[in-house]
Amino acid sequence: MLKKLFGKKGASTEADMAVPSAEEQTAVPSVEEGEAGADEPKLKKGFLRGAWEATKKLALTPVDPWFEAVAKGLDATRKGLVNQVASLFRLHGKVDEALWQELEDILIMSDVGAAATEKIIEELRNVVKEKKLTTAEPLLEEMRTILSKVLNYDGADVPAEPVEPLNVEPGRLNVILMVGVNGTGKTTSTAKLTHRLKTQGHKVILAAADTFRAAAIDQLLVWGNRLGVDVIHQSEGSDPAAVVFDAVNAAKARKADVLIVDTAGRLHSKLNLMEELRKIRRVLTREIPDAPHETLLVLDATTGQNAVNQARTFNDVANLTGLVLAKLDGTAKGGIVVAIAQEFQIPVKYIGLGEKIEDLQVFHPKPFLSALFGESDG
Ligand SMILES: Nc1nc2c(ncn2[C@@H]2O[C@H](COP(=O)(O)OP(=O)(O)OP(=O)(O)O)[C@@H](O)[C@H]2O)c(=O)[nH]1
Ligand SMILES: [Mg+2]
Repeated sequence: MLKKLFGKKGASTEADMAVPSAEEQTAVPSVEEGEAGADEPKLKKGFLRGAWEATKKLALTPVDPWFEAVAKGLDATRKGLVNQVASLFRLHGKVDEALWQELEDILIMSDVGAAATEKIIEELRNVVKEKKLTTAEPLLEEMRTILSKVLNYDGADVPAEPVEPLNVEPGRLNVILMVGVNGTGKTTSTAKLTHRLKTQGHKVILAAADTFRAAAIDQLLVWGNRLGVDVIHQSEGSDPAAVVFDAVNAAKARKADVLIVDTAGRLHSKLNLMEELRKIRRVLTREIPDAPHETLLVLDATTGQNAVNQARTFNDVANLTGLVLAKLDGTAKGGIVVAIAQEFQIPVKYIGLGEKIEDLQVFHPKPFLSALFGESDG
């Protein structure tokens, strides 16, 4: 259950959502000990009373770590995208062509993408007509509903704990293939995913199938060492498909539950890269007929529309089963999630929200939107 962190619905600006600062909190008078009902200071209405109530509420509210992590990671996007839209709707007042133009600019600048932007504006225009709205303020809540639809949210309850959105089944060796162009976050996401799966009790083995650079193999070995998992590797320049063949056999012999294959993002040409991925897939399928069980494309959220183009290219050759949108914490343009959902049927399964091992979160539209709009439905 998501708990209220940022106040009531519609309270979407920084000022509206303000929780007392540390200074303000220390300004709350201390409780006199020994008195009956001592935990209630004698405050009448006004700012101090409000600050006390807010502090008390915050202290009593169990913080949902999943929501909190997503909210923290999406802070820049919330400020960059949603707060701008909220201000526009509040300050612009009437609904006119200038409003739509400005909204379009904000959405495009936040990487929501042309198709999703067009859809959002078209639906908002319909709402204005149907509900005969004359002011723009109610449109923020309407936009949230439209985004929910674009993100394919069917209204189902959010599980208390994030459920791993992976085709990982007990009693077999599950293979996850990580793909993507160089620098998007494949190796880091591989390590983060290993950490998640290991915490859930799975035995994980890694395959260093990025043999293009010695440093890439070393990077995975360091992660393997830190995480306490085996890394199957060969030397720089060796055949990645041969590494994968070895890794499948090692994983079977060591009775692993999950094998995660980290691949190269850069080769001498793009054609080589795609050919190499095909070859890796062929080896996997020969060894385990239904493998890979997941092929996750890692995208760098800060690269905007390039990420959309990469998804298109990889989807043609790699039979993607899901997307990992890394580095969402490093951008105010988290609108890319919306652009991708509008354009592809491939689900965003995880979002990367930082460089630390815990900074990979299961993507779920509801906490995502709640975090983005600075509110929760809990
Ligand atoms: N802020 C932030 N940085 C990230 C995230 N994911 C990865 N990074 C950083 O992005 C950089 C590249 O990550 P890698 O995991 O090495 O990327 P890669 O796709 O394996 O790169 P190649 O092996 O060169 O193709 C590293 O400095 C990571 O720490 C994230 O979610 N947030
Ligand atoms: Mg790498």
